[in-house]
Amino acid sequence: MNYTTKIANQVFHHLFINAAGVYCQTVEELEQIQNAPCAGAVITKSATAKERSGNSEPRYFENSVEHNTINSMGLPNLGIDYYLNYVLKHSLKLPTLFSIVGLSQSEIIDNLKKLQASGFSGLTELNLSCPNVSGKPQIAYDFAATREILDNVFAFYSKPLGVKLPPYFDIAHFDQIAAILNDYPLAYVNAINSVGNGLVIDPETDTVVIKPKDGFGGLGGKQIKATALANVRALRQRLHPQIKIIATGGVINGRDVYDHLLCGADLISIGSQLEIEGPTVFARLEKELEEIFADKGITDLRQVRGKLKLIA
Ligand code: YRO
Repeated sequence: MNYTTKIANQVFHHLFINAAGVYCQTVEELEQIQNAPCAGAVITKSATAKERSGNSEPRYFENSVEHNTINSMGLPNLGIDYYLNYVLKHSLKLPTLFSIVGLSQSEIIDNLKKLQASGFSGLTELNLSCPNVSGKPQIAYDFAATREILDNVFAFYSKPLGVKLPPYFDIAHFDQIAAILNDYPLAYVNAINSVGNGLVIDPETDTVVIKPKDGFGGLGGKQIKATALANVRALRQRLHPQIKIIATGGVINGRDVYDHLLCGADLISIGSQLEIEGPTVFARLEKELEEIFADKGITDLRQVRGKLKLIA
């Protein structure tokens, strides 16, 4: 299959990317994605202005049998300069996405000004799951704050930019976020971030499985597939066609990839299952996808992308 896919100035030869946060905190991890068979691109851990060690451990829990995860990492990252050095000083064979976050609006703007002034020429991904004013929801769940940040960003930022979105659960919210995003020259959206805030209990000990936030955290893996598909589909139906979609959420096997393609995904990112299985996951997924294509006689991605069928 020819997987060639374009987003802005970047050309991808495979569909798969690591989800931000997974296998992307250090150069060693990023290089494992670069060198993984069937990886199409690599994204760096959401960077803050300064290095952060993140929350106390245990802060991640996986059920590798059920393919589910919960995390409250608290943004451990080595700081924007570390990742800028990586993308500028290493010879990267894959397209690179640079994830940016901030603990305040001004930190986001400062980080993007640094990227704007740098020689970085890949895609920038703004993680909109940023804390805003305390007592208010994350930025992406505050539509006025989302508009304000995008206004301020596009006033100066001229490199190709995408946004990472949390899941939405209400049709009115799909309508509202899409109406906002359609007002900006976005290269893409990445849907979805982890499903917050879940709670997982260890039945042996009646104890929460992660320490931060008294056990509350973002859910990932198989349990979020239907939510991820709904977000990809709802956004594809509403966004201008020039805004591409990176689908993230619930991809365990080739059929999950195929389903995201039906919903309109341009590229697919892998979080929980990459953490559980390691970077050989991309080649397995591609092989399983090709078996589905062979069964169905599909020879071109255009026969699948966005071609979800409805009941008459
Ligand atoms: O805890 C994290 O570092 C984290 N985990 C996720 O599942 N998604 C994220 O976007 C992040 C980083 C951002 C934030 C939620 C800590 C503000």
